[in-house]
Amino acid sequence: MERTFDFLGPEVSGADRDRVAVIPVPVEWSASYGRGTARAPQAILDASMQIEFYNSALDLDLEKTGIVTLREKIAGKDDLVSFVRAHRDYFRETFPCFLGGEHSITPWILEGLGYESLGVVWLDAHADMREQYLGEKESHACAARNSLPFGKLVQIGVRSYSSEERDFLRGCDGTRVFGWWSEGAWEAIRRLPDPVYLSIDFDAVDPSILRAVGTPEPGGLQWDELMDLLSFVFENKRVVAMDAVELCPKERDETSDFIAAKIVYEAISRHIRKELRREA
Ligand SMILES: [Mn+2]
Repeated sequence: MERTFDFLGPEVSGADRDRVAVIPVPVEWSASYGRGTARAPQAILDASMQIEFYNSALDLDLEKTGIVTLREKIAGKDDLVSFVRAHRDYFRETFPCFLGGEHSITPWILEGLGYESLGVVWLDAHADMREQYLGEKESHACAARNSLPFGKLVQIGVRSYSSEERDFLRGCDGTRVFGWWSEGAWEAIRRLPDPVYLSIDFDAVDPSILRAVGTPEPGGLQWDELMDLLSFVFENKRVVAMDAVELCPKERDETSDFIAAKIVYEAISRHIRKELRREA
């Protein structure tokens, strides 16, 4: 495994310990429409170099806060589960942020992390609750369903699903699904057990903000809503790990790569702000 400082740059290294580990997971094998998400982790890392170390929205300086990038060859489920499992203790001390790749990686990460039970906040345009998709049970379209064994879910931004998924959701008490960031969603997040895992599918965000995703859907989260949501989750729950998946970098749309990097940065900033406050 290689340790680098490819998220934001070497200036964010230098703490006495790793506070955040960014882990590229360029896994792509079941994408159904727009392809190219395997290139997303590198595109996000490249774009992150353009972001200020000082987060002016939070009045937080990320210089020397201990953000490291861990590069490991991860080709699929077995690699990912065993990598996460092998570093389980480290990931209890250091906040891991996995950059997909396909959404399929989320249940694999949850398996590797091995928490007895957790809450999962799942931002997504799609329910991802299919039993199988194109004959494949590990598809990105089944990722939320495959995460149910690991904890209770709250899904936000969901605005597209099949009638099969609707029927399944009606009888499923493992998740609560919201189309919008609303009072009901706050309450559902409050009721989730701790610790919490945060999964961000970039298609949860409105395509007017970020359009380079495999399966874009209109009517998604606006920027301010997403920032408010992230603040709410990190303030009210003990978030211990996250992923950000399904960016599909397109030529002539570097804006999407930058916005994706900025979303990751805003989430990581909220984690670091909380840690620094606790240490003070
Ligand atoms: Mn998804």
